[in-house]
Amino acid sequence: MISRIDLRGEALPEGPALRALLPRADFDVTAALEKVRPICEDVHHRGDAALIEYAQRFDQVTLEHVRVPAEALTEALAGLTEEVRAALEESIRRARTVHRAQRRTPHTTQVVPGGTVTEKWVPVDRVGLYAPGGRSVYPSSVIMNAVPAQEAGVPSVALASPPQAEFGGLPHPTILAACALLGIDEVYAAGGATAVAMFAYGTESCPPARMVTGPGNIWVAAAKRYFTGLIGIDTEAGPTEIAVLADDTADPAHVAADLISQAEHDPLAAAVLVTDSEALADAVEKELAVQVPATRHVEDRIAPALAGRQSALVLVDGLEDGLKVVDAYGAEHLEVQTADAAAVADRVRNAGAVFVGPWAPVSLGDYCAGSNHVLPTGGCACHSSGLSVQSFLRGIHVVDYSREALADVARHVVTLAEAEDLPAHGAAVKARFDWKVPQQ
Ligand code: HSO
Ligand code: ZN
Repeated sequence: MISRIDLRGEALPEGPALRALLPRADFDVTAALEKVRPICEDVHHRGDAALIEYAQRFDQVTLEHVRVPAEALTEALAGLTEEVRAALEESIRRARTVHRAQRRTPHTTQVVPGGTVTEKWVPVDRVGLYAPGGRSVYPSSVIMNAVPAQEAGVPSVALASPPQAEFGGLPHPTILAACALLGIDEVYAAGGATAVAMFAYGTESCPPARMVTGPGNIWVAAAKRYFTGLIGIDTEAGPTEIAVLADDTADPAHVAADLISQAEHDPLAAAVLVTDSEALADAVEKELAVQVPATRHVEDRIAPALAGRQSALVLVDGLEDGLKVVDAYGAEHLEVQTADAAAVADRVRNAGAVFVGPWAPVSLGDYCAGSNHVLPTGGCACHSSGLSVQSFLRGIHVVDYSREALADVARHVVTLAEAEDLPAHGAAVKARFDWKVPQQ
């Protein structure tokens, strides 16, 4: 059911050539872009009326207002079981601990006497978070988006999630309850590209946001790409990926369970084992055959995800090659289940998040490690990071020079301005010294 890729016996190619040997799902955001454009522009021109019409068309829900009333949040919170509430609270507490430690303080560098550059950190004014509906109702993702925004000090945080017919046109109650636990009271019933457009342009009931973050399907990813430049985004989230780098010390039952855990998200989810032990690969395959039928979402997600071209058992000639393979792949989640796992994990350069050793499965990180689970997919881990406090901050350089400090460097500024044929740049300095460049 899961394919094998045998990279043993020959020297591995480098970088992109190696990546091309590794499986990945097709996720064509460009094609989806054409479809979301008219929807986004419709929301631009008709505001709430367009949102209400799309809720009818896409979600079969008749909305009177897109803003969710405060009572609905309170009721959803009251409807949580004690266990779920306690688990969400623990998840929030741990995420806050980690993200609070990411806060930035201003830093001043004295370049010369009288000349300083300070980097100050200012949160984005207003952020729109997106929480999907349908098969991905994840209150944990509300936490992973809201906590870094809040810890960054974003003054205005709103959330949108699709209206659900079975909940009277409101977003899913666990999403609303998570908002209540997080202290988010501005919630909108809007889904997919329409929600992103609502935040990007603003409507009668929703003021525009400067940034939109949160997972979603291909339409959400396409809308984020459409608005890039107008607003900030996190990453264009693609299907979930897990890679496991393992040797013969790994427990095949655990490896199989972890591969299945992320295959559970989506038929396009990727589960990749990279190992130098053929015996482990065989044992993991046997475990998959036992564990997959015993789980819930087999037909619609897990079986197609494991059988898809994006998933594989990859055999390599030793851990050095294994590291090259996982670095070329740049997984969203990478587990290292080898002897001396911490040392091996330390050498990984490309991954959204790394899970070290036998006691750190990806599902711990999905919910309760304190780490963030909004991570780069599709190989974007080679150039981007997961969501953090930093994602919601802007670093602003504040330049403060005295007369003497400017005089000291004036001739270099004038020289460079002339070298670039921009004499007016030089003139702005000369004007301050009676048009004579101070010579040191
Ligand atoms: N593994 C998903 C996040 C998630 N898991 C939400 C469970 N709920 C993408 O990182
Ligand atoms: Zn997950």
